[in-house]
Amino acid sequence: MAEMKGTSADIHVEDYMAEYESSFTDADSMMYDRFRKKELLNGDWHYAVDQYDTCIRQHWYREVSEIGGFTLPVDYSFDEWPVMRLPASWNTVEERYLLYEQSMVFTRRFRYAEETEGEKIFLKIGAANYLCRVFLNRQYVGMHRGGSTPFFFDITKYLEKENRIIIQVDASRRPTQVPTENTDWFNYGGVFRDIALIRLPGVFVKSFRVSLIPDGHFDRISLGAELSAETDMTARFMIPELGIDEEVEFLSGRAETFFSASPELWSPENPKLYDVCLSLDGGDAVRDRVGFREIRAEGRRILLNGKDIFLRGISMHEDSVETGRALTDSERMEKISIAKELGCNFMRLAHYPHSERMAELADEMGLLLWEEIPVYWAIRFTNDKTYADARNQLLELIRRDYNRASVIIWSVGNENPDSDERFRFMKGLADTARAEDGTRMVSAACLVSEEKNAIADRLAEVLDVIGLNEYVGWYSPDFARLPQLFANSSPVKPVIITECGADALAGHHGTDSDKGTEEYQAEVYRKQVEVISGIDYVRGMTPWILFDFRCPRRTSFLQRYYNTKGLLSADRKHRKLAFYVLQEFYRSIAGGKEKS
Ligand code: GCB
Repeated sequence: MAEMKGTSADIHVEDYMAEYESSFTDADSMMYDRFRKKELLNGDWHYAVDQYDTCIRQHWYREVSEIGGFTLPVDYSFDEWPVMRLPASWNTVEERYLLYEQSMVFTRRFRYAEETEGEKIFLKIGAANYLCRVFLNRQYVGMHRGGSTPFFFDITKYLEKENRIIIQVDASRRPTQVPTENTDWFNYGGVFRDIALIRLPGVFVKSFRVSLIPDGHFDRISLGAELSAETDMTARFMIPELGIDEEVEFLSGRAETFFSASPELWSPENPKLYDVCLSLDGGDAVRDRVGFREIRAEGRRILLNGKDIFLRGISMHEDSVETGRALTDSERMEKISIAKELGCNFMRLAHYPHSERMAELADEMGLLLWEEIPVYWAIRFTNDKTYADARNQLLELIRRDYNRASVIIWSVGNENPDSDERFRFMKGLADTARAEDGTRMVSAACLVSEEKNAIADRLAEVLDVIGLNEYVGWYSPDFARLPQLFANSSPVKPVIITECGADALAGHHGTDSDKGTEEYQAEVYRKQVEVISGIDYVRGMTPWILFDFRCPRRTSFLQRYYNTKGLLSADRKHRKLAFYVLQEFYRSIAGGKEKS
């Protein structure tokens, strides 16, 4: 049977995933790619539903169809499979895939012709949920773990003139993954962000970090950059509008330096961006549009550019009735515009990394962001592989969005019960975020201690800002507990109410005490803002949530498989009464509370 490897003999190997672990890509293989020319492989791909992982068990990618003149039976026919347009969340492509959560295999052909001698070709996949394995021209390239962050492969050595690429995506929920198998959102499968080829010279700029030095002076801009090779080189760094045009020395592939400048500071009211550019002598060049701002916590306050700010926020999922997580830019812009209409200067992107386009648009449109990794609920805190996965997702997120002025907080998780193992796990993540990025705050959305009715999560020790989820008026009935909760607490850091709210089916009405109606939800918001606005250490809020989102756990007749805590219906056509309650509150404090 040995010579038949590659076909049906493999059905007896039960540890079939192990061999694919040999090659995987992570945050260390990331590269700076914004504004780089991309040859997109988006579009029509042939696909098959592969419920039993037969593709990777049987090594379909080897395309063995004949041995010694004998034609073997094969269980695929790549070019006759039906077609799906990628990127997509397959659940929204066809009704029959709505609840499908295992593997799909995608394949297409493309041509390649070398343009410059010695060029390198990288494949970027913007996000694929959750395990993703890539094959090119009968060879296994590698895999990635984690459903929401981008990943890259150097595919130069696999390329031919005519290429067949196969991408296997496994969306199975598993207890040791990040997130774990139980979440309060929909597990969309698919390759739901761009698939692109990036052509680069032999030596290229791998990382490019530009930011204001957060020392309270607003007059120095730091540049950190890394090359793909440990060589010495000179480059030119330019911010034309600030008159910066300087030579930069790379030593062993690294440059760390700063420049004096007094940029106009970025803020939601004045989202000023500057063109920045780094070009290697006679070689690669990268550019970005960067805002310069300083964010920090001081005592129990949050300071943006040295001034006290109250974060008038709202939480949001990456979710669309029509496209799942494969949102279009116009949907993103619409959502940011609705948040601005609500009076927001801040948005919490829950509970996993949303597309980098969100941060790019928030930079342009003037909105502060909280970004989060899916260390959600009962993650397996004692599992080292789970930790490595969470840490890698955090690094991929930070490296992706480092240059975005809009992003002010890295959140290392949401509602994780206080235990020693959890503390170790999440402290490790907070330390990682700080070591990687000294220009932002670190937070997490913590639970209220029910016993003490107080903010008592030990994780607060390692955070810059304490996020607090409290559902007084919804999961906990007695509104008197809310002022008590704040009176019982004396945090030494600023607090953001990262969640509060209530379900309401859009268009369903009743009295102020009828749960599930717009009136009840509006009443919860009224009472929440009344209490929260009087607490001096609460320096922001992101109620749950801007619009309803798909949620398999929500089966009641008022929910219909949606979490209905949105201020708008899932299709964004209907604004619920609570929208106007929060809008009125935000309007009343805009320009007031955030001034020092
Ligand atoms: C929470 C979770 C969020 C849920 C929300 C709810 O505390 O953080 O993911 O969707 O409550 O609606 O219960």
